[in-house]
Amino acid sequence: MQKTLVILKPSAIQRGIAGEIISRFEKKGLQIVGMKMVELSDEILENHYAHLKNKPFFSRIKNSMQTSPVILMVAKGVGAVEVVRKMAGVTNGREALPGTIRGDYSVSVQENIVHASDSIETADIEIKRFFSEDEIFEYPQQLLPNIYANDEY
Ligand code: FUP
Repeated sequence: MQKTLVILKPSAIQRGIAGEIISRFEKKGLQIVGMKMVELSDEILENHYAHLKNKPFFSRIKNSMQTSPVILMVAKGVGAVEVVRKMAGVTNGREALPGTIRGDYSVSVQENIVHASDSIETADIEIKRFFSEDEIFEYPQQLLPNIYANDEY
């Protein structure tokens, strides 16, 4: 099964919708295997958003991500990386489809509620960036036979 990283951004924390967003992932059938609240340092944000470091809006991204603590979450499931990306919707909340998290809760490219890893390789790197091994839990998902067919996992 795949694991993927979700960040509930300050836009989710400040607006008091973190629980609703987490609930969406739970209801979908994903297993939460890691979760914590942290303040993101300059250093970790420079690594995490290295692909945007030369963009004129990079300092705006950093400031936004530091306006409050964030909630970091690792979700596990069959095809979890793509499932979570689809649930998040496209980056710009104004363009994200209704039914997606960004489409339902945001009208902004920056204040867009969640970050979600964009590939299996990135997910692996991002989980290691934010979580130590002992912060990721392996435990039985009791309802697995009700969530997947037995040839799906
Ligand atoms: P995503 O993978 O959907 O989170 O998108 P990116 O990694 O491309 O972007 C990360 C963050 O940079 C976005 F959440 C907001 C910001 N950003 C902009 O402000 N403008 C852009 O054109 C692209 C990204």
